[in-house]
Formats: sequence, structure tokens, C-alpha cells
Amino acid sequence: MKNKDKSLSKFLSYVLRHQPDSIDIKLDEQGWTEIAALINQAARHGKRFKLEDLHEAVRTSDKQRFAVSEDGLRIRANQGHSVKVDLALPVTVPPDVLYHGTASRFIASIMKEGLRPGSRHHVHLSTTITTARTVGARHGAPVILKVMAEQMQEDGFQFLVSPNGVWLCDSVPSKYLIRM
Ligand code: HQG
Repeated sequence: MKNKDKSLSKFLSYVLRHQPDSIDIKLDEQGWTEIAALINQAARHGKRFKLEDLHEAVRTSDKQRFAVSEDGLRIRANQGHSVKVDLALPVTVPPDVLYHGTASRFIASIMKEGLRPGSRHHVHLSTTITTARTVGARHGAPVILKVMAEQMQEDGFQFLVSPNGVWLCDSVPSKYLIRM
């Protein structure tokens, strides 16, 4: 991803997941907003970009963070919201094992309380150790936790999967976590 796209991607993440109010746009219940209004309101608040720039940022997002509606008129973030939205993702049977990357300083608390969503709607889990390590490294020296997802599902926990392949659940009690 080029620097220009990265900066736009960060801006889009900010307004589509966390602070639509910062540029006076509204998200609907499922997180969608009109692209034309987004571009106009962003410009009014000092962030100028063209429709092509937006499409390029969506296309090159390394984690496919955004979705454009089929008619091309609306955009939303695929996951990661702190504002209240219902993405209406289907409940899905997870793989046997998923992974969560975190920082070593959080481990004692996680092993006591389990994984909690914090400011996000869900706990985010990855299908690969590599991705989990990258996610964990954002916070410090990474530690990987193996999540016994199949066991959780059998015990009644529900899992959702976002269009960009991030697995989501409400919480993970520590008994389902194994430090790798
Ligand atoms: C930790 C990025 C103490 C948790 C990534 C994590 C991901 C606890 C941090 C997505 C805890 C929250 C999400 C407990 C959890 N005690 N610490 N009981 N339970 N934690 O950023 O999972 O680039 O909100 O381990 O790639 O790191 O935004 O969550 O370290 O997919 O698209 O609290 O964000 O994607 O941090 O990352 P975050 P995350 P984007």
C-alpha cells in the first residue's frame, strides 16, 4: 500500500469505525455511509481526496478493511468498530483452533480475566499464527495465545467471521487459552 493510500485508509478507519461525528457524517445501523457525502464532508474538514483515491485505498488495504456496496454508492468498515453498529454477520462454526496475538504485559491479566473486547465490539481472533503475531506486535513484545475455538463452540459460544477473515467473539474465558 502506498503512503497516500495508507493515510487515507487510516482516515477511513477513524471515521467509519470510531468517529463519524468528527466530519458530521452518519452511519446507518449496519455501518454504511454514502460515499459522496463522505467525500464532501471530509473536504469540508480539511481532508481532500477524490473518488478514485477512495477506491484505490479500499482496493489496496492490506487487510481488506472496507467494503463498497454493490451499487457503488456506499462504504463501510468490515470490522473493528467502537461505534454501535450491527454488521449482521452470520454466526459461523469456527476452525478447531484460532489465535490471538497480544503483548506480554497483558498476559497476567488475560490469564486471570480471559480475553475481553475492550473498546471494540468483539475479541478479534486470527486463523494463522503469523497474523496473530503481527496483531500482537502492535502493542509490544508479541505473545501468541492458542484459542480452543471448537471447544468453545461446543460449549455454546458463538463466533462471527468478517468478510476480511477476522474471527470475532464476545469474550474468551481463560480456560480456553493456551500460551504458545
Ligand atoms: C488485550 C487490528 C488485559 C488484547 C488488528 C489486545 C486486529 C487484554 C488489547 C484488530 C484483556 C486490545 C484488533 C484482558 C484483551 N486484560 N488485556 N483481560 N483482554 N486484552 O487493538 O486484538 O488494523 O483493541 O490482547 O489487526 O489487538 O484495526 O485489539 O492486545 O484485527 O484493522 O487488549 O485491530 O486491525 O487491543 O486488534 P485492540 P487487537 P486494524
